[in-house]
Amino acid sequence: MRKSLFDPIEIGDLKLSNRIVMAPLTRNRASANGDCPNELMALYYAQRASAGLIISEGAQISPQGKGYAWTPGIYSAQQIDGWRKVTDAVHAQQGRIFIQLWHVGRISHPSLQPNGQLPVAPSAIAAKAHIFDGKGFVPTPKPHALESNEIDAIIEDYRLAATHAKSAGFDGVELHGANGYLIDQFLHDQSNQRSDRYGGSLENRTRFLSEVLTALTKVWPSKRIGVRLSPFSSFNSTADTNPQETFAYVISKINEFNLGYLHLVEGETGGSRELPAGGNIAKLRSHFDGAYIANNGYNYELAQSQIDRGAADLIAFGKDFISNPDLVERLRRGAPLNIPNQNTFYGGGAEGYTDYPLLA
Ligand code: 8OZ
Repeated sequence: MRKSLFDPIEIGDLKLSNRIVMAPLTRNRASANGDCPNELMALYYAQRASAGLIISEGAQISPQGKGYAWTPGIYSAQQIDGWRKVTDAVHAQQGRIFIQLWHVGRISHPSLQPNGQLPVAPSAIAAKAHIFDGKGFVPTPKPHALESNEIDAIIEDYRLAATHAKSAGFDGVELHGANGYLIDQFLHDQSNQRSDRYGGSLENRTRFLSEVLTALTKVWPSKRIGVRLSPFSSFNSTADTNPQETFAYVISKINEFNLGYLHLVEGETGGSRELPAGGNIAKLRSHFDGAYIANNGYNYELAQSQIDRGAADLIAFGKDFISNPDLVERLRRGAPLNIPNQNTFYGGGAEGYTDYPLLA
């Protein structure tokens, strides 16, 4: 039978009321003192709880995992308390919410790092990127190449963050493996030039991701874990010699973990859906047996047609969820959408965050 975007779906034992997902969106509204989620964030997420699933903005798993001012963490007791406000508010509206576990790797700056240290990465190769440090945009420096004991410590940070996510009341966790952050830096051959067991072959470049997933599955049932990847994005100066081959391998490997979902950014992050020559999303997806969440530049028509064709199980909307807390209802009615204001995407208060109007 033909499925609609508005039909319920189950991911493992988790029942979602529709197939519309709120994509993870960095909004830089955490409280500056301690990078804590707060009441304003709880209101923002609760307003969007009619999504079948909310994926939170990226939450750094450790102070070292931070790359931008005012992003929330998931490593301290106060942060867990702050996230509890968010999950309680979403659940009170019958919503479901996963937290996105984030380590930025080399996409950071000493001004944001503990003791002014260098950001870390698989190899000491700078990204041609900029981060916002609270005052302005600064270029990302050449990072410190991780020693193998430091890699072990980061995997432990992921495991701890996953336990904190449980304490904070989340329904599951999404591993941020996209957009040129730490996990993606290991996967792509441009940023990973290691000669140990974490670099070189595809198997080796995927090892860090696999070890993180092993850690997460010690904490969560596998179906409560998803992974987000962006195989063809150049965001944060990501590059790979053969992304189709790399990600066919990566996704086959992920499939061994029996996860709840795979979530792909189709094309350039926040940009074109066009793929480079040889790029094929359907082929990549065929390596994964769980639910598939498609993202990037979707509108209602494209979303429903992908569901009709069986090309996706759920569709994640980003910018439209920023400006339309009642996006699900608007799509259902074919109502016009509010236009998002780019000037209030990153940082600030309620303006452009919790003040977008509902349908009359
Ligand atoms: C935009 C600005 C800052 C961070 C991502 C977490 O691209 C981000 C991000 C996006 O995944």
